[in-house]
Amino acid sequence: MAPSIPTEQYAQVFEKNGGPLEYKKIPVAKPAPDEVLVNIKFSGVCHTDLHALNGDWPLATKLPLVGGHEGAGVVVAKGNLAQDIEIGDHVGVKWINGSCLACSFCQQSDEPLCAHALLSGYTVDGSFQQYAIAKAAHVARIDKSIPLDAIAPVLCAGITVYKGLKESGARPGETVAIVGAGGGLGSLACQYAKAMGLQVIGIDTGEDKKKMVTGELGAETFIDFAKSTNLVKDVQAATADGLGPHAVLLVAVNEKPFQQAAEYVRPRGTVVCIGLPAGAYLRAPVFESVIKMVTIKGSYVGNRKDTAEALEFYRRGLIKAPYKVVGLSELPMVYEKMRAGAIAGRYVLDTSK
Ligand code: 8ID
Ligand code: ZN
Ligand code: ZN
Repeated sequence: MAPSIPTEQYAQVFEKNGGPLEYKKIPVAKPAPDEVLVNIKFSGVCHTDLHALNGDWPLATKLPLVGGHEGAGVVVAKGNLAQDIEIGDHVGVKWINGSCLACSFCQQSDEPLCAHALLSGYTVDGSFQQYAIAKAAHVARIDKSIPLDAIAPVLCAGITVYKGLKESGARPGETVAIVGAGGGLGSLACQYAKAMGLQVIGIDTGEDKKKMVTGELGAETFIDFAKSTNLVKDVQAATADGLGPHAVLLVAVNEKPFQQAAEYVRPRGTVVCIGLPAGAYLRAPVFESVIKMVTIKGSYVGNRKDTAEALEFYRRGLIKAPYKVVGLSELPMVYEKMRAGAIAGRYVLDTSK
């Protein structure tokens, strides 16, 4: 029996960058021929959603906007071109909501680079609502054995850090420094890095994050950037031979660590930039970068294959990242904590509350 779809639903909406956020009823959209309508059950809150609300980046958001791009739910309607997906399937509405599938980037599975990519919770309405639209070709396929609240953070944070770790070229047995290890992306990065056979140096601040990073997330070392008087020396000293980590994953929302990483990364090491602090610039010493043959690169979410692989790590029980569930109506509280850097792990919104 086809699920009954209401005409109205609850959503978190803002009319202009900077807010305010309004929790209110808005109409439920209808899917185009190549789209699905997803009854979002849970949505993770990524720092990107706060950047979108703030208007932090040199890329305009749709306005008014429903944010959110870690939406896990159930397909309740589909267009007639959506052939390989059924009503009742569990899917994820992720950052890449759709892409043209025809340009040279899409042809080589680099759909995040597609000039026509649609971005959930940024250029199209996202998952901070009970019913969201996405292109059928792009929704993440979620195995029904996976709980929808737990998988929500994987739909952006997990995919992104898994891709970033692959881009780093780090191999099993090598060491990766995760900068921002206690946050949403960082906590998942620790887990994926462990599952990929890497040793982890977690860098962040505070006792809660330290306990989580070295405890349940299994990092070998934690360095508190607010307490360290010589971060470069401390990070290098945390590797067995003192030469520094083979790779650095930058997932912090602060410019300073982007300036430090090339100094402590190991010769021939790779610095992967993922965090997107507002107005920030990369700065690295030319001399050391050259004579150490350092690679500095960006990494941006992941393609559909990275998505399937990141979800498969979860299904196999290799990833257990920490999250807290609160109601969709409580999004402003989550943003307040995020601004204060007071979230260890991820908040997940239950759209029924
Ligand atoms: O595809 C991408 N490149 C992508 C995908 C998803 C998210 C990029 N992002 C970006 C977000 O837009 C955001 O800028 O990654 C960044 C991190 O997102 P998040 O993990 O959702 O943010 P968070 O949960 O607030 O965690 C940030 C952590 O950084 C720590 C904080 O303490 C927090 O735990 N941190 C900061 I701020 N400064 C630090 C420093 N100097 C630091 N950790 C280490 N050193
Ligand atoms: Zn995100
Ligand atoms: Zn394209």
